[in-house]
Amino acid sequence: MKPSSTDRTIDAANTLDLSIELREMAASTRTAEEAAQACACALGQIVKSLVFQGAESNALHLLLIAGNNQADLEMAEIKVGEKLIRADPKRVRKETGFAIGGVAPIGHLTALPIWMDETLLQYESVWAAAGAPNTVFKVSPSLLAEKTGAKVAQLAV
Ligand code: 5CA
Repeated sequence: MKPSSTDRTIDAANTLDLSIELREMAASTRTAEEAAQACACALGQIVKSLVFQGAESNALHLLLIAGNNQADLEMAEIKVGEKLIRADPKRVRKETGFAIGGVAPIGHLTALPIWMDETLLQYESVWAAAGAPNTVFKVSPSLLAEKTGAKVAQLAV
């Protein structure tokens, strides 16, 4: 049975008119490496949904980073305009409605600004978490950016 957080992801895709292909995997997709294995795709095609907190504003920001990259915080801080710290997992769960390991790039309980690693755009399709540690969806990265209003930037090293 699909968890409700995955249903919320599907509902959000419908609302955004974003075409996705959802997969419920037998194996874990909790980490980018596991997701790449389960999806039989390149690590760079996995979308990591990393939630940071502005050190001054306290506001949450979602960074979508390719699975083979690390978020470059210095670069991200210049774009966002303030220092960023890792968001507390409890706060991530409360405000996005998703637990770490299944945070989807859409369907958050509270809207938050989204930034996308430009390297994801080299692929026709990428895979992102769909709300649970074993659900993922395939999507066009350019459509994902367009429909979520994500700002595409160099955010990773
Ligand atoms: N389902 C997979 C692939 S789509 C996934 O969600 N990957 S992820 O990278 O977006 O989520 C796992 C990430 O959560 C890790 O890369 C790590 O950066 C972050 N994370 C792990 N533990 C914590 C923690 N305690 N606090 C904040 N972030 C964490």
